This record gives sequence, structure tokens and C-alpha cells, in this order.
Amino acid sequence: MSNQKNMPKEKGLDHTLSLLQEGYQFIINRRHTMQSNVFETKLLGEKAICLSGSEAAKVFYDNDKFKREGAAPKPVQKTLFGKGGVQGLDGEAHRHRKAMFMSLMSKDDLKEIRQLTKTHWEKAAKDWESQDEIVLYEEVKKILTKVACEWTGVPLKEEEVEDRADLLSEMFETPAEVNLNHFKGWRARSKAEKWIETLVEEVRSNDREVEKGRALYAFTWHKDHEGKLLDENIVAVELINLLRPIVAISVYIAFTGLAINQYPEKVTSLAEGEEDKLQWFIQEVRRYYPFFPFTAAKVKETFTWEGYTFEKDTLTLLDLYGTNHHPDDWDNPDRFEPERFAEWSGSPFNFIPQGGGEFDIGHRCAGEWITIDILKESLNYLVNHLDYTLPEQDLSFSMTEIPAIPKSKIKMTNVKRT
Ligand code: HEM
Ligand code: MYR
Repeated sequence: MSNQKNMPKEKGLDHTLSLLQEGYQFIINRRHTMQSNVFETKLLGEKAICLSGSEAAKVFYDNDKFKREGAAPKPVQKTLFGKGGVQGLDGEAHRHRKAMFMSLMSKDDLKEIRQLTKTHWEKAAKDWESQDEIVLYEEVKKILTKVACEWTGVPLKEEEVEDRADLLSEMFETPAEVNLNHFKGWRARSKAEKWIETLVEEVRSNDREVEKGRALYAFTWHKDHEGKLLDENIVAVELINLLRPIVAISVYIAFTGLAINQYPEKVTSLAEGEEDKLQWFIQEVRRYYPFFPFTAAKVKETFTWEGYTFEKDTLTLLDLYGTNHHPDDWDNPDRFEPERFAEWSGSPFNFIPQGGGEFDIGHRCAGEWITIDILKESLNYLVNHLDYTLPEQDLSFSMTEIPAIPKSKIKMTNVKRT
């Protein structure tokens, strides 16, 4: 008991507004002022613990110490996650549901999604050749909407692509907005759930055929850990947990476009087929640029770590962006250096843009391999198959807006396939 310490604590009634104002810097700023990887603050009217760095990440992903039930803030549930999905499950229910996702991630599944990505880049780029200017982020959202629908077995007509791309992206563009835009996210979620629920009903009543290997089929007929079919709404929430984040990879592709422009000396070695080098570059894009700021859990049972008491049910945030830039874990964390990945140990706790720990028994992102493959294919297309000019534009991005997206969304002119 003599080792008990008082956790550094931020004074004041509530700091939600500061979180929204400081964005990706909120936890980092307090880690600096309190000189601690663990501190207490108050968010959304409740006590919250913030954690940073790989040592803290190891504790955060210990299933005996943390649970996910009730951890997602309401605005995030209303837009990004929805209700009843895998993100909020624990124990056996989580393991069973997560296996439903991971069963779609075989080598062949990944090969197919990479091939689809290539095909749709090529088709889109052909159209861009006749346009004066394109906005990369907006175009890639449409490419990835097609990839996502085809890969999951969700039907999509050409004339629907733009609306569906908007619907899927509004769910990840708005969770941290405190203005009317947030309601765009609410509306998008409710429309998207209806769209997919209708398909599930059709598959269940034999009014729609879908290939057996597709996610639409697998999720529609999936039985939970008690042997029951999932509620149609839950099937929709989970299918959207594939469609939405595949489209969200557009954010990383916009940052990839930016990195190619900002660090041209790092691009020269990225010849076609240089898999390792392509991989190091996109890993550094995922480490260096901000996207998912932190993830959330609640303390399962009271425990002590490093002398600090974590009380049962306390909301706890793990700083993903801050861990990827933590000086204890990375040399020169604020430099863009893809070569660092030639040496990276592969630790599941220091490089966590999509969460850490294990896939099957933990909450690490089910789509991390898909993200890596789509990014590699897209980087290869951008550097080895496309010529373009970046006209005068605002390429900056804000560290206080969540999610951060380059302001101009990467405008390109004189686009030609090579
Ligand atoms: C979970 C980030 C792409 C499906 C997560 C988590 C993060 C994340 C931070 C939560 C980790 C945690 O709470 O411990 C991202 C980012 C992506 C991305 C930045 C880039 C666009 C994808 C893709 C898919 C996907 C492409 C599917 C095709 C999921 C699912 C979960 C998840 C199903 C929940 C896992 C669970 O609760 O067990 N992702 N993700 N994500 N992601 Fe992703
Ligand atoms: C996805 O659509 O799942 C992938 C990327 C979404 C990034 C959205 C950024 C906002 C996250 C808010 C914080 C959530 C904390 C629990």
C-alpha cells in the first residue's frame, strides 16, 4: 500500500470544450504540463483517465482490466459507431462477433480488395484525364465506395455512387462537430442503416441473391454466440462497420498525396513492386498524420497500476495519435521518415493508429490489413501510374479539427495516366 500515489489531476468542472478546441493536442498538452503518461480530467460531466505511450497501451488492452460496454460517448455512437456493434461488446459476445469480421480477412479476400482498388483507380483516372481539375479526397471517396460495395456484395448503381459516398463519409467526418454538421452525421447514420436493413430483409426473404462468400451474406446469416441470427439492425450496423471505414481510408490517401508532395526525396525509391518500401511509406503516413485521436474503454474492476488506482467504471482514453508520436517510443517522432519501419520491432503497443493489442480477443481494428493493402495500391498508383500538377492551394491541415483532413482536399490538374 505504501506505493500508492495520487494520480495527477486537472482542476476544473469539465474540459469537454477544451477537448474540442485542442483536438489531437488535448492529451499531449496535459501530458506535458503534468509530466505524466497517466492523468485524470473531466469529460462529458464524468471523471476520465487519459493514458499515453506503449506501456500504458499494454494495460489498456488487458481484458481483465478494461471493458467497452458503455464507453463510447453518445455523439460518437450517434454517428460513427451506431448501437449494438462489435465496438461495444465484451467477453464471449465480442470474441464471437469479432470472428465474424476476421473471417473476411483471409489472404484471398485481401488480394481481391487490392485488385478491386487497382481496377477502380484505373477507371477513375481515365475520366480525370478529360477534366480541368479533380479533388483527390472527393474522388477517392467514390472509388472506395465502389470497392467497398463490390467487396461486401452490396449492390450499387453508377448513378448512386456519389450519394452513397456522401452518406458513408458523413458518419466519420462529423462525430466531433459541435454545430449543425453533427446532425448531418446523425441523419446519414439513420439513412445508411435503413438502406442496409432493406437489403438484409431482402436476402432473408429470398428476394435478393448474394454470393455466399460476401459479407452481406455472411453477416445476414451469422449466428451469435447463443446460436441466434442477429437482429436486422445489428447486421446493418456491422455491414456499415465495413463500408464506412473502407471509405474513410480516403483520409489517409489524401495525406498520402500530401506526403508525396511534402517529402519528394522519400518517393524516389518507390518503384513498382518495391513492396517493402511502399509499405514503410504508408506505415509512416499512418504514424505521422493524425486521424483517429484516441479510443475509449471503462475500468472493469478496480485495480492499481504504477501506484495509481483505477476505479471500476471510470472512463479511460488511450491517446493513439500521442502514442504514435511519443518520444519514449520513437526517435524524432515529428519527422516523416518511412525508413524507420525497416527497423520497427512490430510491437502491438507502440504503433497504434488503428488501435493496439490483439485482433481476435481485443478491439484492434478489424480492417487494419485492408487499410494497409488499399494504401499500398493507392500509393503505387499515385507514384507509378499517374502524372499530375498540384496547383496553388491550401495544403495545411488543422490539429484542432477531428478528423483532420488537408484543407484543399488535394486538388490536381493535368492528370494523365502513365
Ligand atoms: C476498430 C481505426 C479502417 C473496421 C478501430 C479502432 C480504431 C480504428 C482506432 C478502435 C481500436 C480500439 O478501440 O482499440 C481505423 C482507421 C481506419 C480504419 C484510422 C482507416 C480508415 C477500417 C476498415 C475496416 C475497419 C477498412 C473494415 C473493413 C473496424 C472494426 C472495428 C474497428 C470492425 C471494431 C473492432 C472491435 O471492436 O473489436 N478502427 N480503422 N476499420 N475498425 Fe477500424
Ligand atoms: C471509421 O470509420 O471507423 C474509421 C475512421 C474514423 C475516424 C473518425 C475520427 C473521430 C473519432 C472520434 C473519437 C472516438 C472515441 C471513442
